[in-house]
Amino acid sequence: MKGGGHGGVQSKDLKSLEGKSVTLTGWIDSFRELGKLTFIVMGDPEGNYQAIARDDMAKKIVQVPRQSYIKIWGQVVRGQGKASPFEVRMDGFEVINSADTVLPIDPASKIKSELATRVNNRPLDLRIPEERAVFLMRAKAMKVIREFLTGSGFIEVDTPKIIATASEGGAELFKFDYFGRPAYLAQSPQLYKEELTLSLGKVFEISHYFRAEKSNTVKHLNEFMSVDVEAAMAKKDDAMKLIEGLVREIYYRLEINHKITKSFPVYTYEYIANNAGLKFGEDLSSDVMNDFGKDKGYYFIIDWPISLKPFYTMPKGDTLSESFDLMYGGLEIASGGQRIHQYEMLRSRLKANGLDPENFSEHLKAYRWGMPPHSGWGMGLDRLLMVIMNKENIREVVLYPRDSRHLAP
Ligand code: AMO
Repeated sequence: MKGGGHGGVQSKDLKSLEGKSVTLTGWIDSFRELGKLTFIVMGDPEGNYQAIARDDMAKKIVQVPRQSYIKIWGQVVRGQGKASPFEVRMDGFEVINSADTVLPIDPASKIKSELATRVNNRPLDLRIPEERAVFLMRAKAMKVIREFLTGSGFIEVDTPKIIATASEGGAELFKFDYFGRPAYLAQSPQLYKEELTLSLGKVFEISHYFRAEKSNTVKHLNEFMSVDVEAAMAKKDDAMKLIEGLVREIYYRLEINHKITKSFPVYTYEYIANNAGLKFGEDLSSDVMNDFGKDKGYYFIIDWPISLKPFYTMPKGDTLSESFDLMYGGLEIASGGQRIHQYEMLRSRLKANGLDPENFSEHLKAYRWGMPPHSGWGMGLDRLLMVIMNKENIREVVLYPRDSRHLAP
């Protein structure tokens, strides 16, 4: 598409246009009047820059409500100071669309509005350069993930989000009426991605999933994004190597400065449970993990009791499983491992988990058609971004977060 996206010359182009006459569109962030001059901080998707109006124009432009969308024209000149290396000495301007004079948040203010207010007014919130940067980073991370996985031989798939049975067998399902039949919103692509290894070998999917958990925490959403992979003939260790490689690649390509250790340490479930005085089989609560993970970066937890993992998890001996969680401090970023590929074993694990194999017959039939052994993982993208961008609340990195209290905007 030609033009569009605030088209034409943008703030980032100014340095190559010194001395030239240009026309730009963008929004007014703030004004500063100084004698006959008005200095205007202008914004566009690429950043902020300064424009200077003089005499009559200086008086006229301060009448325009801030955040209005305007067109300006003038000459590019070298500016003063680092903040504004190139400026536009204005010859004229035109208001394209005026903003209200009273705004719910002030993007130019040094004082941050509350997160809830910002989220409720997200389009305006994103006129704050730092907030916009979060989502430019998010877009870049998704691009890196796609490139990395595609480059590693994975095929991108997209599986349905309207489903008839629970993929994780849990209770956290949103149920709705589907032409008179009950249906659910997908909580994970688990069963589909496993089935697809039968023919496609290595698959990945980046999508939204839905979980009806009521807990309102800084790390849970009812609609979140997960990066899922599944690979035929891969073992748990291969899956762990892949996710570690991906996380490193994201840090490298996004030029994240905070350190990540040489190789992610690996702890067993039993080590952590013993440390916390838990009995074998007890789950590692948030409190236990916050305690254990304090001051730790990325690390894996392996050898989970099979009783704590979903029915599709490959057992290891009588009580353990071929599974792992990837953690950052006390926060779970991903979980995965090797899966069961044998029909009978899968049926018996379903029963052991109190689930009726009949409800999974559509899924189980694929296990009679030469299912290869396979491993994979699911990584919470929002949680990873939270860590990367040093945010305390998952809602900071999600455009329009959904939790049990918020359905709008
Ligand atoms: P799990 O249930 O651990 O595993 O989910 C995978 C990852 O998704 C993220 N996540 C969430 N993020 C935000 N809000 C939520 N409510 C939420 N729930 C989960 C977490 C978590 O580690 N099928 C398996 C994955 C696999 O084995 O391949 C699964 O869904 O970061």
